[in-house]
Amino acid sequence: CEDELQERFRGCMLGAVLGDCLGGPLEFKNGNNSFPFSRLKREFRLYDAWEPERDGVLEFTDDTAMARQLAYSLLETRTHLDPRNLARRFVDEYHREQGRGYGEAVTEVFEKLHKSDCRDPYGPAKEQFKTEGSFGNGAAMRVHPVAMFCHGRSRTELLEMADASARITHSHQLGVRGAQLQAYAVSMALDGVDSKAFLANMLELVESFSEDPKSKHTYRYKFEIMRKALATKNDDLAIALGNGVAALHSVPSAIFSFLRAQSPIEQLRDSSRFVRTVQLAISFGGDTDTIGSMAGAMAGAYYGEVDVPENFLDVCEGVYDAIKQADGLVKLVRENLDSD
Ligand code: F2R
Ligand code: MG
Ligand code: MG
Ligand code: MG
Repeated sequence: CEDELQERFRGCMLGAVLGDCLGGPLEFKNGNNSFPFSRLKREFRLYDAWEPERDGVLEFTDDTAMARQLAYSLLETRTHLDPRNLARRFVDEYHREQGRGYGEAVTEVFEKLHKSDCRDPYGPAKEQFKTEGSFGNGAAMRVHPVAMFCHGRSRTELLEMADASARITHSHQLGVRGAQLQAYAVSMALDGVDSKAFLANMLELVESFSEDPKSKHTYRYKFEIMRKALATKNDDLAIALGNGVAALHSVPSAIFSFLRAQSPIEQLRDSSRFVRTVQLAISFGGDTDTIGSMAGAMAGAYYGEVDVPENFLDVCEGVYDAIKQADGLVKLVRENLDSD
């Protein structure tokens, strides 16, 4: 494709939606256990012969519902992130379609924001879990539009905007850091950073969490496991890296899936690079839609739309909106960079 940026932005938005829709039906369907690759291959074979008239569509869940509102918010405000605009959009989206599978506690934030007309968009999130804040992965799962919006800007700007988008629902540092790590990972995937530099940069970011020792030590531990597993081509990391709804137990798993699937995986040899990333992410089990979506955003950004098989476009809900949003963000980013 002539327009590499459009390829990558479309791949990113599509990858996130597809990971969510394909992982959705399996979320916690095997308890907290992982899935064998054979199960994933069987599941994915169904999609080859999919007929929407007969089979319907796989619906997207809260992951996509929130990510698209983040993208719409940035497309509306154009030069910055407006937390009140974003909070209103999350609340309206939730009230339109409450059955998208939201986290159990985050809905309290929406109700409080609604009652207060989002006057303090960060207030209700601070009250969660006896003021500890949520460490769920809900801020990380929706953050990829921030990485696209910040394309060509500094890492500091990217991390600040990821933080500002996260705190509307998640004020626990582990939840916020998870969103920053995911934003940085997507941003590097959009830049086509190779796996060695990617991992080194991620580790450097974790080391910079110095005023936040818990995040630094716990995320560093995950990246150490990841580095060893990548060196030995070990794929079975659900127990060591986690597969739960906490950011700490899902963001590193998605990053690992993206990096590991850059090399061939014998049992997934028939799949494209994009597809094997999503298959590996879903094979973690547990929070499959979210790990699938976060890994899908990175893989789509890295390989581009060209690596996303066309048959999935008929299988999954929301793909055409995702393409339109990606195109809008490409245009916006170009305009903003030109006016700087
Ligand atoms: N909600 C789901 N899936 C259903 C969960 C299945 C269930 N566990 C099962 O076993 O069947 N999916 C969606 O939720 C995740 C994103 O959640 P988000 O937006 O972070 O929500 P929330 O409610 O803030 O946090 C999620 C849960 O994490 C635990 N938690 C968070 N912070 C905590 C804290 N400080 N102390 C104790 N627990 C904390 C709570 O259990 C929260 O409810 C995605 O998977 C999305 O797909
Ligand atoms: Mg979900
Ligand atoms: Mg960049
Ligand atoms: Mg989930």
